[in-house]
Amino acid sequence: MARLVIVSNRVPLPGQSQRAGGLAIVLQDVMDHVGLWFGWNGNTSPNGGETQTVTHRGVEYATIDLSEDDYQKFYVGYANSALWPLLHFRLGLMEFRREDLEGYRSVNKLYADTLLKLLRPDDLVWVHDYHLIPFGGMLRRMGVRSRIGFYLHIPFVPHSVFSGLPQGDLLLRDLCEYDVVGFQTEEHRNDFLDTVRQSLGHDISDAGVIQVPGRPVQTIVAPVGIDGLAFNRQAVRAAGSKNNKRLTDSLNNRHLMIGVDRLDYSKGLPNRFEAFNRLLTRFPEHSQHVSYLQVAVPSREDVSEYASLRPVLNRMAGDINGRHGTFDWVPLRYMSQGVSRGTLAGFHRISRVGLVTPLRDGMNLVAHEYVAAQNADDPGVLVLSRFAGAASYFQDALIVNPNDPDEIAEAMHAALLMPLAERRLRHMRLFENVLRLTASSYCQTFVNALSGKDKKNER
Ligand code: GDG
Repeated sequence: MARLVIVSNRVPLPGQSQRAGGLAIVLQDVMDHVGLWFGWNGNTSPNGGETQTVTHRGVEYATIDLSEDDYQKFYVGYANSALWPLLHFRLGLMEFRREDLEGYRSVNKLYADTLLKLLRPDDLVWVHDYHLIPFGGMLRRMGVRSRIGFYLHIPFVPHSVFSGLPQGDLLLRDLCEYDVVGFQTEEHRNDFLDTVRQSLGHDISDAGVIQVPGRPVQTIVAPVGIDGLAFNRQAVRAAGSKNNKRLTDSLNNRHLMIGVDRLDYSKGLPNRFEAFNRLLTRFPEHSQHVSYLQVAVPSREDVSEYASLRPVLNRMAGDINGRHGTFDWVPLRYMSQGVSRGTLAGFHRISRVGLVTPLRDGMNLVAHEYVAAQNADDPGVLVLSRFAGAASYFQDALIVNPNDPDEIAEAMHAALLMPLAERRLRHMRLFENVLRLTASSYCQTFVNALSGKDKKNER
């Protein structure tokens, strides 16, 4: 097979501790296929553009740093203050500035100039996520003839929402420069195709191929996943660990509900906290009998909407514990420090309820991890937002509308009372889907399309 080149905004360098975030988790599982991984190293320097290369286990990692100005315009500005809210249906939070758009495009150009020197003629180039939409077109204009594919890890939005983005057609044209464009769900793909049809007027075949003059653009659905068996083994190992024992002892035979999220407004944490408050108010039989552990690692703190979420959650956690807690029971345990992946696996395993209630999410891998970690003989129940991509695949979860704290509270109540037979049946079906949607099958589906092996979708 040709060399696979991954391009992503952040490159997890070997030996660095793993950050909370879905992309790194998915790609760690498919590294066997990768020859070169290129992207930002997460640092800024006075002028930016410094590159570094290390090779580890046969993979070359090439990284670049950014100037402070580029970081502000490209990363904080356009990518995370305009595109992220837009593509999570939060037009009201979008902050668009022309100088950020220029910064975004100039950083993409800097990345393309840098990668160009490292590319070989027959490489397959796989570009990841919303930070790098113009990247493929820029390589094309530099004369690169390799197949180049793009994968969007987050949702796409309907045309009426997308049209709120000034100069949005530029991005649609950029996406039409790729050979393959991949999405997490059929809904995201359909919204993209409909937006392209309405905005650019291209014809689209029944198989979702955009008829761009000169070169068709294949669109595919390739859901991300995890190695469910490996995560299950990790959870079994962690079940006997010191941390699990400490957590179990501290529960005093109470049930545990768990949430694990980056601290991001798309994850719906205020509504989830409010739902817990309502659970304890409306269903007082759970008072003293359940604890809720929320792990929420801060992320993107230079973006104002992220920084302002933190005090909101701190206040809500204080209110809930002040209102419902007793001298020997803290209902909500709220941590903003990260926990190791193994420890998380063990915590999932002993949790009776897994809470995954984002307002919108591309997929949400925590849903997969919670299911994979369970003990099949006595499994917990997944409460899942209908607006997470995972809901398209995990119909045996308790599906909720995350905009209604009462509905989430009712699902928490149902999950805590669910009989063992129903828990087993739901878990069995969910775990089958976790095992079907693996990181490897995700990679395989995308790479087959990118390398042209998947000809059936081309017409
Ligand atoms: C994007 C899309 C899509 C979280 N806290 C800790 C920790 N994590 C890990 C989780 C999980 C990952 O981070 C988060 O994955 P998600 O899928 O929830 O989300 P995003 O970061 O928003 O990622 C998302 C994903 O890309 C992949 O395509 O699913 O929709 O938004 O693995 O377990 N890991 C550790 N400590 C923590 O405290 N070790």
